[in-house]
Amino acid sequence: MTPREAGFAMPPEWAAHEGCWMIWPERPDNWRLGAKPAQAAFTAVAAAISRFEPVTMMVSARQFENARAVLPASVRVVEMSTNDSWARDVGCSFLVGPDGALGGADWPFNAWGGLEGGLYFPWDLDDLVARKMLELAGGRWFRAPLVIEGGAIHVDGEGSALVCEECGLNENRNPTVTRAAMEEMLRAYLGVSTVIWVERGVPGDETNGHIDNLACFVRPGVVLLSWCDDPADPHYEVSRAAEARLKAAFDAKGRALEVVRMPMPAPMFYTADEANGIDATAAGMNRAAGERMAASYVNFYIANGAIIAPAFGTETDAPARDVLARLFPDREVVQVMAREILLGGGNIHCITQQQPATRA
Ligand code: KQY
Repeated sequence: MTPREAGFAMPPEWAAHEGCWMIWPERPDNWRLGAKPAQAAFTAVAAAISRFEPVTMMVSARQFENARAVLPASVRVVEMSTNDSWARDVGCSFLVGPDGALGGADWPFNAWGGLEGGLYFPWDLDDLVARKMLELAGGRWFRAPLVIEGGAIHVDGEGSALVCEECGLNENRNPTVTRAAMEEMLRAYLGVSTVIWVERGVPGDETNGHIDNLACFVRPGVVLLSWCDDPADPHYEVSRAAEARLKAAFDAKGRALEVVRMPMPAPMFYTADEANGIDATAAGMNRAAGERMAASYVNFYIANGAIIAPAFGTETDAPARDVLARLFPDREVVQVMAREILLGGGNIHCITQQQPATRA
């Protein structure tokens, strides 16, 4: 039975949360210097979120003592086997069903592209995380039939989902997938009726265009889009194409979407020190000095009463904060230095997963 058949749907991220789930970083071929700087950044994110809602950190047996010692006492630490640390993608997308029952969509995971362009092998431990989270949370498990990741979707809680074609229709996820089949799967497993597609994600995003790095709903009918005004930058065309698509779309309630532009940070690149601090690997994560990172201010987490947003230590941080404060007047905007998370290929939204508050 699909979630939709059982009466389940994914609430929007701004609905009340029971708490937030994260995964402790440790793999040295993605996180420099044995993941120590990344652990400090994840700790800062967990500490910021835990001011507003409970946080559970999933940690390997190897790192349990270290994580427990470093994290604030208010963060619950539980043992979990994983291949890396992207709770948005390998965690379940929590759903709410009849009488406030908790459920979750478990998306088959292939490390963002499997053996054809994926970032590492094996990914079997990651693929079990969603199911284990639902065991721990006491939610009903719904295993989806097609590969996708939680960072590849956003919902508005009123029947609409936002997805990038570059990712959702990529043969490296589902070799024979059609648009119709992916849309039907998203309707059935997110409980939405309308899927709104944009073409491409942020250039250089190693997930093949996750929507959570490009755009998000900030409330029904309003989408925030990472925006670039430099014609020499590849994101210039991408952001214009996405805006055109979004403005031409109608959501599940028949509304035309309002698009708010979020200026992107100036281009950011791996330094030689940063690239050299990562263990060499035969896997797909190639990090070289001078390589551009897919930096975006849209990759933030909506917590109860707060927005936990990335900052990069650049002059664009303050204007980004102002945009968020304007869009979310009832929430405190807390910026966390996120370059170390960006070095691993994602940002704050990618490393967090909200569990909605339920009545059950
Ligand atoms: O964008 C995300 N949701 C995750 C990024 C994963 C990057 C892996 N190196």
